Amino acid sequence: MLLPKFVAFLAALGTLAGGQRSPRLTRQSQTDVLQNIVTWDQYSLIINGTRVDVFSGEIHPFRLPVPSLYLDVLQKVKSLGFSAISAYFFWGLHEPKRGAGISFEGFRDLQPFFDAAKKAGLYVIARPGPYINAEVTGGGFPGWGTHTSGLWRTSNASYVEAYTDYMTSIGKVLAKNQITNGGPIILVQVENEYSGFQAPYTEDFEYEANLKSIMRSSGVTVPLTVNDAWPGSHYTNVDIYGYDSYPNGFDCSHPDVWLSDAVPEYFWGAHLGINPQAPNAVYEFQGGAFDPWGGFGYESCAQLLGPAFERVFYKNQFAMASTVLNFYMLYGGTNWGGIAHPGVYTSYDYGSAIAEDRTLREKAYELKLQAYFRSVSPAFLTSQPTNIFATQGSFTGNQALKTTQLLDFVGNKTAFYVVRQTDASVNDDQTYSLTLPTSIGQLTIPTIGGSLALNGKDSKIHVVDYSAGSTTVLYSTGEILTWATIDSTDVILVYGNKGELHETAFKFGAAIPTANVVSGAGKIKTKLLGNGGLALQYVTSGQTVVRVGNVLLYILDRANAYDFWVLNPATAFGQSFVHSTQKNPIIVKGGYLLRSVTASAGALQLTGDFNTTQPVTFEIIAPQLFQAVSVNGAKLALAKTPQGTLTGQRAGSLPPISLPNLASLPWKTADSLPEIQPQYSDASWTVADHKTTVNPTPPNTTVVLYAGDYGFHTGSILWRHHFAASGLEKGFNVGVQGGAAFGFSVWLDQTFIGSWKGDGALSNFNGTFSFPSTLSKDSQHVLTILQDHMGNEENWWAAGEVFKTPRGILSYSFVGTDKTASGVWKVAGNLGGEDYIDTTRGALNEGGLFGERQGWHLPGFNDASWVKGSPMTGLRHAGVAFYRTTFTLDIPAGVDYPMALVFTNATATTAAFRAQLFVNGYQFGKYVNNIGPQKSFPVPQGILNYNGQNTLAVSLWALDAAGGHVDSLRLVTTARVESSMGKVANAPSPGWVPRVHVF
Ligand code: IPT
Repeated sequence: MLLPKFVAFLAALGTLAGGQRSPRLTRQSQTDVLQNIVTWDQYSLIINGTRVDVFSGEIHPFRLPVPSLYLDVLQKVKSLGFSAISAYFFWGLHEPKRGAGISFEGFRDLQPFFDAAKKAGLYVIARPGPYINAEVTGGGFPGWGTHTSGLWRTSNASYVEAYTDYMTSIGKVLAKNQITNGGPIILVQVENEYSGFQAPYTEDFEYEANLKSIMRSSGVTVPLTVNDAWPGSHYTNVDIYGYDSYPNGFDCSHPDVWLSDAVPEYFWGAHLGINPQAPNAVYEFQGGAFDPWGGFGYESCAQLLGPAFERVFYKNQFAMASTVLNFYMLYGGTNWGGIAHPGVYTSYDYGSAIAEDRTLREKAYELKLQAYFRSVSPAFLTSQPTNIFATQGSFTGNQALKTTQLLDFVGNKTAFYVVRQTDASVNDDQTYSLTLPTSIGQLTIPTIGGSLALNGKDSKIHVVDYSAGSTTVLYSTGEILTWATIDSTDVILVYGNKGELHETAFKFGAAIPTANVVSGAGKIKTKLLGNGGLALQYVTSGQTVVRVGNVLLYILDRANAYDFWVLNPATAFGQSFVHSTQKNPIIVKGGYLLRSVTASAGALQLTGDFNTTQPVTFEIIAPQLFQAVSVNGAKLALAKTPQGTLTGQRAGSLPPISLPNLASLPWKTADSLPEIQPQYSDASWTVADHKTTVNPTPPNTTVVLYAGDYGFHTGSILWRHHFAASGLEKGFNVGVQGGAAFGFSVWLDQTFIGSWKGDGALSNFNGTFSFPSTLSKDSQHVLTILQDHMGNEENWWAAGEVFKTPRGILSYSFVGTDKTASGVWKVAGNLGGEDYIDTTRGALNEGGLFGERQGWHLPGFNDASWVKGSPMTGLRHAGVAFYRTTFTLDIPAGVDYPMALVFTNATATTAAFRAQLFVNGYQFGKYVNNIGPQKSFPVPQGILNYNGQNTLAVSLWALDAAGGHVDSLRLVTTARVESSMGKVANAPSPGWVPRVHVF
């Protein structure tokens, strides 16, 4: 995206600084003067007077419509060491009907989300749009935007008028939840990637100013931010400009292939060129990838953007001194209902560190290692790189490695060295030594012999003159996991890959203590370095603990490092505002997840999750005053370790449960395409009779056949064309547009005449469908066309109108004649269109299938008159059927057993069908068997009632003449975890009530 010339210019900027340790700019505490709680300078954010590492992850509340689960996710985020989260809010969900007010009810209520963030102790970066992209329909713009004139994402009056109510209303909600009012919000972003402009338009400064002024007049006083798509200098007139970076792209098909020059080193120079007075903020750094229809599935994305990617690319971004850093996504969630744009399917798992079912991937543990390190390294918050673009071979002499030096320009003590492969794509094993300055002079490390290793796709941060309590770590090649001063002992945890040689050296005073292994199988070699320096050499394998003077050094391999949790008992220390509390750390080794610690009268109460019934060995590194420990309320039988810490065991309790066998449940079925029956009346359908449209795509038909123009923006759309034959019609040619992977089927009267089964890459298709015989003169007929609406396009290019791309019929003609008497066109989508019926589940949940219009997907609908039949039997002809069944669940308390509905049809099967899954009325799956890739559809607890009755409804649209059926549909658990998460309240699930104006 960047011109080579620009890159060269940036490179020049990056090397200006040289290696000398003096501040490049006068330190300046900045404030937008509206408040003084959140300020910043060129290094970091400063909150309530303290520098804060904004280590953040993206989470969208609207992708998890069970507010009582927010805290579960956010506690996990907090336990992983994050200080913040970032969230988009989705205009289209809050204002689906123009002028009908901005809804913050039910799942659209943001208050529970902010409350949960505050409770978990996380700051919030709020990103209200109005444009968000985010792989949501219309990029966040409401459906009615498609029939509203004007160039959007500009200062066009029609657009400004459109967003003002939403931005004002949400601005007020954000203002109320700012840190200045005791809430968690520290930053508010305006727009999103306002970086690319449809020619001939360019950046619209009036639009930018107006968004800022709406936020300010709504009461937002915290700093305003912007995320440029790359450091491209757009919308820089905000408080803290920043940019996005997705260096490994979105092609999950080759999860082990990286670009050789993908590690972006030019960001530093770019930052200095744009906003050197603020931290080098990255508001979206790649945390995973979205996956398109027909894609490779999120496990491939989780591999492409896996732990190795995190190590190399995130640490590289640390080397660019990014002290405001948000990962997109940290928890992706689900595109339930009609949330998705056509580029993604139901799952928005994103291959993130926290999977869609809220379990932790290995990626989460790697993030934890990094987050913990940063949170105990205040020197990092005032460090900047010194040798950008002069990193190759630096400090190692090995040209296959790049090493960035960061120096603390404020503390004037500590240095960080970030080492990685020069060519990011290689898997070579490199050996190296580091020759670098320390406070006792230049050293070549390892000092005790041998060499360091960087094997394959990896990156390490080596510290020099690093403070850990009263201890100075002279250097450490073993990476710092965390440290804490506990009862005046400096406990320091370092780690490396299993089998690697490392050194950690300390700087002592005149008396140099001896180092002794107190537990574990590891051996150490030591060497006096002079000037108080003592080096320890070791191999990281398992866990070995060394005592040296006042220091207890834990030497860990990566797997052991993963097991440590740092918890802060906020309540015990009288903090009124628990955010970013890092005081009084308790370090506990404990397995899958630890969430919290409370301290009382010599006892520690831990809460955590167990994903195994195998005994987990805990080690509690805490002040001696604590001699009793409980986990999830059960006391641990404790022993003392040789290093004097407490240890005990506990096994998770994973009670068996019984799940219904969906195949053997009583299922009922009804035809959901009565529209093709001769007795069916479409009298109350919307007549598609518009002669004009504001849509930038000029209609090719005599009347406008864009569903959006008639208020239908989601789900299935039905078109009916009544006509009188001239006697020559042999067939029908129709061009339909529904978005990538869409399909459509066509009937002449009751006769199925063909389908377009869809293609992940095609948004529209022109098909010719033969009539069974030439139509007789003056005969009356109806064509019925059922099409998918896969969501509206995003509108990445500002001043473009791509999101208005029509969904509907672009062209049609009869085969055999152009003399057909023009008839009436009618259209049906979700019942009520923009005056949608189900205000609880929102405007996008329900589509236009007959069964959906009737509310057949809702609990309590009386299907007594329906016949027996299941989706496993399916249809023996093209058409649409609805299926319903109920089952009860009785899942014990104290566990988190996430579940999914899983199909097993082969993607290559010839019988193409499209199924939607409705769980208690919520659409939690859109399955396209012939395109895929998604077959497993997670449904969160709270949508599924874990202690009571559930209604499962399935719509099945068979696109083949032979019909189609589901091979099997199963309800499975995707994980079994003993959990200390809070009680889950079921999402409101109002049942069926008779519908007015139903047709
Ligand atoms: C960036 C968007 O800001 C974000 O909303 C989301 O769409 C993300 O991409 C991809 O998941 S846009 C960037 C990739 C150009």
